[in-house]
Amino acid sequence: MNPNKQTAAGLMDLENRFGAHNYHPLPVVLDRGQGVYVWDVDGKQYYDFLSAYSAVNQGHCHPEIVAALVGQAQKLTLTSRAFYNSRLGEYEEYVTRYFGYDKVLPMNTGAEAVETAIKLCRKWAYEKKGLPAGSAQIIVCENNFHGRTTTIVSFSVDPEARNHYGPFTPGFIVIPYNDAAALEKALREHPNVAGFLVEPIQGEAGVCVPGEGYLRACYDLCRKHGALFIADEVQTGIARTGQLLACDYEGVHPDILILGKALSGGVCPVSAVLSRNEIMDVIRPGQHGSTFGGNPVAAAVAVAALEVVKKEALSANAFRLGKIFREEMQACCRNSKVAASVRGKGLLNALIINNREQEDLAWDVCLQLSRNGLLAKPTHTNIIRFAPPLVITEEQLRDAMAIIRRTIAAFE
Ligand code: IF1
Repeated sequence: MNPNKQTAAGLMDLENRFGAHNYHPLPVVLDRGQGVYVWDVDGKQYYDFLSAYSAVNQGHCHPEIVAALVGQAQKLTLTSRAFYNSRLGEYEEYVTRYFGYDKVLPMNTGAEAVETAIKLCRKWAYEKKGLPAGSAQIIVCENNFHGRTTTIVSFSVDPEARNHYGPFTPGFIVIPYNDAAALEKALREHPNVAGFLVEPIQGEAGVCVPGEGYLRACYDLCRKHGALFIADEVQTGIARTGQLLACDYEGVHPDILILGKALSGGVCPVSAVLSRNEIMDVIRPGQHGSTFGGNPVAAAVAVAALEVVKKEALSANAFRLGKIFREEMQACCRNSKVAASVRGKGLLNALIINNREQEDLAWDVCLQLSRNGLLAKPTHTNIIRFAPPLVITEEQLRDAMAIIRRTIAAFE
């Protein structure tokens, strides 16, 4: 045994030597989590303000979700969909009623669910809308992030996500985000549009909140032109933005809804595509699937995770505490050369760092935040996302904001 293995440095060294270098993590090695807190291998405690990119909305190791996991894991873990299992049906009924859809197609990761939505939309367009074979187009937005598969990166505009992964999947039209007129123009100019795929708030782009009425206008335009409105709520969904879905703010009920991440409370990969019968029923036996999708552990975990969201009123908590967070951080920005502005909805927020004098200042701020006991990750060099578990209390939030203020003050 390598004695080094136990130390943080040793563990980071292992990941660096034996793992692909597709990430650049902050130098903390986490070992344990409970609620809004995580602890590193040396026992240091942190507020988790990333929440595994909004997957642990219900807090780390939520006892009820973990109990569902353990209980089901001891009974039956996987059957494949070659057979029925005793948990899937009840989950399917639960999740469809919860979000107001006829049917669900269970998958595992967010990217798989996006792929599923794309296939479903195209197939619907050929079989119900009557588009000529191979002609279907899907409209997407600039600066989108929908996952990492070859088809999904085919319509990314981020060179880092895309370069040297071609040849790419055709059939996508990219328009500016937060621009309903651009959508109207594209729908008019292209007769073979099957659907419009959109993030209600762009996460990876830096928590870009579109103007009020944008989603509603896009939904209405899609209806008018017979295109499906497909919402990727993998990151924004499940109470994160202060409503169950970010689309709820505008009373929009997507034709196809994509969920992932917090659908399991971060306990195991669970994603879902929801739709009405007229759309979902175009996929027939043998035409799509997944070995793990809809497994009994995922089904049990997802029901428990969604119950926690309701029982603990996480949407209302995110709504209320999100307002406090932005107010306090705005005040902090007014007296700061480092913190420029704050934006977001609910508990999905971003602090914009003024990096004119030092390009990677946001990284240094995050390093210092971690030393001061709060974990967050920079994106696009000058943006820090703040997305704590939604079980955070006002007292914990105020304590965390004090850490953020104190950290930023040291950079002034
Ligand atoms: C990574 C960001 C968050 C997503 C939306 C689908 C997926 C995601 C709207 C795919 C995934 C992730 C994945 C993670 C980083 C991350 C992210 F920084 F890119 F923007 F959350 F903030 N749709 N988002 O945000 O879901 O297949 O990963 O389960 O490193 O790729 P997945």
